Amino acid sequence: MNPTFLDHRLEDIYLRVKNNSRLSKEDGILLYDTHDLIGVGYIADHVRQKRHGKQAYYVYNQHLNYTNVCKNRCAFCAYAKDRDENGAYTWDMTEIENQLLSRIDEPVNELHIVGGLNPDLDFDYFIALLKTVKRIRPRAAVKAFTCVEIDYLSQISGRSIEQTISALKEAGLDMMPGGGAEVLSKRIHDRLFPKKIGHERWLEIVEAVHNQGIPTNATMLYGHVETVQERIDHLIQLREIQDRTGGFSAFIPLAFHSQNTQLPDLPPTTAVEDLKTIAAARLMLDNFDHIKAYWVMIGEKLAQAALAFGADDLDGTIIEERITHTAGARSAKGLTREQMEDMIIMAGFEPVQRDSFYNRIDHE
Ligand code: V47
Ligand code: SF4
Repeated sequence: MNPTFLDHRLEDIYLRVKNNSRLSKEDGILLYDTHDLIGVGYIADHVRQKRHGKQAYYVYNQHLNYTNVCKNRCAFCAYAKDRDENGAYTWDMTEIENQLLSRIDEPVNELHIVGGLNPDLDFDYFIALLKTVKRIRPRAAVKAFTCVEIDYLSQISGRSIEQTISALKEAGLDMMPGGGAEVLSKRIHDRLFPKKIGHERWLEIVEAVHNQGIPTNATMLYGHVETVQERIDHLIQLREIQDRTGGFSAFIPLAFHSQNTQLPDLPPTTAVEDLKTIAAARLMLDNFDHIKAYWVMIGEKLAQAALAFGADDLDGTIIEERITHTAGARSAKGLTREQMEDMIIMAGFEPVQRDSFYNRIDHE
C-alpha cells in the first residue's frame, strides 16, 4: 500500500524512487520547496532501509589539524589565521607524535588529518607527517588532505597531480576526506572563497584521486548565501563524477556556523533545513553508499533524528574537533563509543562500529 503524502507532489517522486529511477534537478528543488518534511523523510528512509536496513555506522577516530595558518582566508572560515596572528600554530613532528601518543591506549582506527595552506611548510613535511602517523598507528587508516591541499602540494613541489597523489599514497595516505568543495558554483566561489581552487579544479583533482585508487568523501557547506538550486547542482555534479569513478564513499552535508567568520550576521541553519538536506542528498545521490549526519555540525540530537531521514552514519568519536567549534558549534568536542552507541540505539537503529572502508569492527 502506498502512503498518503500531505504534499501530493511527493507521490510521483516516491513511485520513481521505488522504481529506481533517477531524480531530476526539478525533483531535488521540490524536496526543498515542499512543507511535507515527514513525507520527504519517509521517501529518504525507504532508500536508507533498502541499502542499510537498521544499521547505523560510526568510527573510532581522531582529528589532527596540523596547522591553522592559511593563506586562503575563506569568508566562512573561523579557523584560519595569518602566520603572525595571535593563536596561530603549526605542529612539528614531535607535536604530531605527542598528539598521537596522548591517545595511544584508545582503539582509534582512523586519523582524520587536514590543515590550512601554510607557506612555511614544504612537501617533505607532508611526507614526514604521513610516515610519523603510520609509524605510531600502523593499523589505523589515514584519511588526510582535501583536494585543496593536493592542488597546493602539487604547486609547491613542482609535481603533477598524479605524482603528488602517488608520493602521498606511498607515504601512507589511505583515503581523503570530503572538505574543500564547499559549493560547486562559480558564483559562490567568487563571493566566499576566491583564493581557493574553484569547482572545476576540485572536480578534476577528485577524479584524478579516484583514478589512482584512493577513495574520498564529498561534502557541501550549506546555510550561507547559496540558493536551493545551487545545492541541487552541487549534488548532481557529484553524482556525475560518481557515475564515472565510483570513488566516493560518503557524502556529508556541513551546516554553516557563522561565529568568528566574515559572515557573523548569518543565522544558524534550521532543523528543517538540516533534515531536508540529509534527505535530499540520500535521494539525489543514488550512486553513493553512505550519507553522514555529522553530529559536530548539527548537534547530537538532530543527528539522531537524521538517521530516520536518510543518514546511515554519524561519523565518529572525533576526540578533539577544532574547525566548527571555532565557528561557534555547541556540540561536544568528542563522544565516547558508549555515547555514540546509545545515541544510535535510542533512535531505534543498530550501531555498527566500522573502519574507514565500512568494514564492521567487532569490539567487546
Ligand atoms: O572544507 C569551514 C567546513 C570543512 C566552517 O570527509 C565549516 O569524513 C561550517 O570536510 N561552518 C572541513 N563548516 C570539515 C570536513 C569534514 C568533516 C567531517 C567529516 C569529513 C569526512 C569531512 O569544514 C571545510 C569547510 O567546508 N567549514 N568553516 C564553518 N564556519
Ligand atoms: Fe584555509 Fe580551509 Fe579555512 Fe579556507 S576553509 S581559510 S582553505 S583552512
